Amino acid sequence: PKAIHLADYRPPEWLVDKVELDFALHPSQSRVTARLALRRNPEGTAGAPVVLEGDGLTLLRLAIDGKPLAGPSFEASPERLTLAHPPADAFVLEVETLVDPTANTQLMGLYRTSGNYCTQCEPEGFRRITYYPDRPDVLSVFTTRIEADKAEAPILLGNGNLVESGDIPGTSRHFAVWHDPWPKPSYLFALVGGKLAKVADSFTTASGRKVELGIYVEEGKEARAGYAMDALKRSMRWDEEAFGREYDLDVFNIVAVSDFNMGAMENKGLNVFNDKYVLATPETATDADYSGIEGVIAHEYFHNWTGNRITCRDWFQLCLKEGLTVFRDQEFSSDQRSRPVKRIADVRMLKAAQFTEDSGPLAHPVRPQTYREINNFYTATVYEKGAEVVRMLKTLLGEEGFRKGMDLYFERHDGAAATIEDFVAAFADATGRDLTQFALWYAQSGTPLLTVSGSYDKEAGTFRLDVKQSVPPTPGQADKKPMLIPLALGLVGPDGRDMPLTLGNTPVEHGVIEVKEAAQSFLFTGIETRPVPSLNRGFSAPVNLVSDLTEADRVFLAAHDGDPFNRFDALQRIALELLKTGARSGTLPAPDALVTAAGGVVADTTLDAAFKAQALALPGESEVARELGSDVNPDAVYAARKALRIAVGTALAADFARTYDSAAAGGAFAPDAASAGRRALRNLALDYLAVTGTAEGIARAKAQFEAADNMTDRFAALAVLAQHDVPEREAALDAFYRRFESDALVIDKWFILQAQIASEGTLDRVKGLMLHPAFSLSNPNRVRSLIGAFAAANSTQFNRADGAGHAFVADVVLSLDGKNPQVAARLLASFKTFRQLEPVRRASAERALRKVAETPGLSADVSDIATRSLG
Ligand code: DPP
Ligand code: ZN
Repeated sequence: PKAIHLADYRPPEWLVDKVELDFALHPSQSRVTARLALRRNPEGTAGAPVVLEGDGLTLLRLAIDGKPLAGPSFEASPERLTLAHPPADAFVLEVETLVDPTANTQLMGLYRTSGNYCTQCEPEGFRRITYYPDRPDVLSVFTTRIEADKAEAPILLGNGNLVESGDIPGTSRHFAVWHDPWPKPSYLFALVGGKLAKVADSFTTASGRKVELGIYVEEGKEARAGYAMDALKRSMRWDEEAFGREYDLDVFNIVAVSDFNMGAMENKGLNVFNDKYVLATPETATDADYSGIEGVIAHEYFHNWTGNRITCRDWFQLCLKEGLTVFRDQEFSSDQRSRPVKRIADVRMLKAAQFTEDSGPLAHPVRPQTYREINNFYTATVYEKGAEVVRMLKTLLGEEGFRKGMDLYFERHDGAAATIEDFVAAFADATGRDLTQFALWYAQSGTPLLTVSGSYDKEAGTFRLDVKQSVPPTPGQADKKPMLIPLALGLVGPDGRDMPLTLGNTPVEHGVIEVKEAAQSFLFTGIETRPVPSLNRGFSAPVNLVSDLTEADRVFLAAHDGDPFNRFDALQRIALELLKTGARSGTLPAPDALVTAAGGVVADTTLDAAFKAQALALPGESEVARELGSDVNPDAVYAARKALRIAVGTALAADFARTYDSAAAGGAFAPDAASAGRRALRNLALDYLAVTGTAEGIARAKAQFEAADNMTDRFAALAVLAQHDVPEREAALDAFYRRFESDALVIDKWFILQAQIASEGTLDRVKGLMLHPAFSLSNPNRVRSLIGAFAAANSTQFNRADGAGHAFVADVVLSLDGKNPQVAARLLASFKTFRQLEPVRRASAERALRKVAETPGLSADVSDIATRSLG
């Protein structure tokens, strides 16, 4: 496919004032009649033809203003419908198409899942349903009539409010009509038809509007939707309080489906969810699952304003809705849980996913300039870095300025399709600040590198911070300009307290300095003793930071920094340096400093358990690899990390045993943050206690596995056992399978754990599991759990020195591509770090990528990832 460029954007030639859709649902021959009230766009090109997008469509009938159309007045292919000479500047086009939902394995457009009908239209799925100007800047008012067999699909759902429903006399069929008064682009269209059970509740908005809430699940799973419903109501309240945004329809429905490419989809008034982000009980879901549900429910709900009421002008602006909405869901979860712990978890994820992406061949700006397949841009950069950019905006403008800017953005663009320029202008205009340099965050890819050194002048009572910044070259961007970087910092005195921050005579507001130049110095005055600088507090900017802090400085900060994020970060940094040296040299340096710092954290009674669990968990293998940057041997990274875990676990064994025994679970399971934190710390202690694989450690894990009354503890114990080649491992895996056999979401966890085992037998195990009756290449959750986890979270086995791991994943990508290109492309993107590998593994990864790239008939999705990865 051809590359599409942001610079080529043109307004649509035709607008759609109104859409009436009529679906006659049938398993293989669903008929769709669309009546589009088309009107020539006054801003378009005079005399432009009507060109509507399609994808694999069969045209049955065409009429203009009620008159059937034939012959040369139009041209139709599965991919396009063209009216070269439209009859007038406004007319009604009626199009009837035939689609086969059962044959739709791509899960884009209208498809079936567990026998039910559902749709996914973002970004370009609507064109697989009917011919349409399928672009986000064409907004229209949709009315949807759905007709289906009453026994097959007793429930019929659409966008907006239900206006009519009933039986069709003399047949076994019935219908429902839904009307959505809010103009929207086609990607927000949805329908669902099937046998589903409803969990009902209601919510009254701040202004007194009563909203009927429904969560639809497979029959028998109603009891599992309670937490999602609770999270929904909390989200609705929070958006009123934090952003002044109320819900705007009489109903809000969520449908949980088991075959879904993404996490969930924010269709207007009818969110469709991967059931993984809806269903939870203490017996089947971990604390991580609960917080995932809370976050995704909130995320999709928040899209109602940031995405739906204000949408994107084109897909280059995807971060306009995604980055902003991730920021909003992160803020929501921070308010519901512990803010510092949420920040730490988000930054861990940002570094693992986005920093990694930004440092490899798939790096792209938060707002890309060009794409060949938009499906491949639902990335950590657009989502997570996009959220960081909004967070920095808030840091720069302050709480009040940020809110003013958001309010102005809503006021100006409600009901319209906007751009990043519009978004930034709202903040600039609301606060009077020039944000020109700041906007580079949307345009320049790559993670900025900040190099900071400090010098103390006792006589003058000053502390000078010299800051250099650079942005590494990335694909298509060789030279970068300096960025505006909000750097939160503190100067910590020997007593552990922050010194006053004064630049010259001016106090530093909110502890944030602004780095703008390639090299810049900041002179702090009134400093009576040498401070330890605590830099980039709260991870105020998504940058790599190199400083001249010593290991001793870090041990000090780990114990005393007033910023919880930097206490965490100090420990991580000590560990990272050890791991890097260990992986390079084959010998781990003495970890005394880390043991001291970690011991201090374990013993600190002022810290909460969730924080301790984060602080004591070592950086992941992928972070070590990224920090090493080149010539990486994943076996050496794994060995170094294992050695460090053993060193810490052994040195602090008594502390961990005390932590484990004293935090024994009491009372019924509750998914709240404090209880989850206690479980996280106890399970981390278990992991350290068992890390050497002693009989005692294994016995402890086995006992917990057997006695657990909730999935968090059972799964954590199983994860510990899975790391050790002991008979208890296979026994526990078997018992786990038998217990949860009928529950696909739990069996996904069983796949994930086995795919992550860091030993030579894993590749054969994974190949064997592909033949297991619980596995299916057609279900995205299964593929991600088994093959995705192997490729993305088992660095030693995916990157086996003999190349078998790379070859295997490439073959799975090829066999999946014909079925579901989107999921196949996502899997192939696991190769994105291959250039940092040592030569032998790098060559085998490259061979595997080339094999994929050279296979004829690839989807646009896979071909795009293969080409860019090799590029
Ligand atoms: N728009 C969805 C989401 O991120 C993804 N398709 O919420
Ligand atoms: Zn989203």
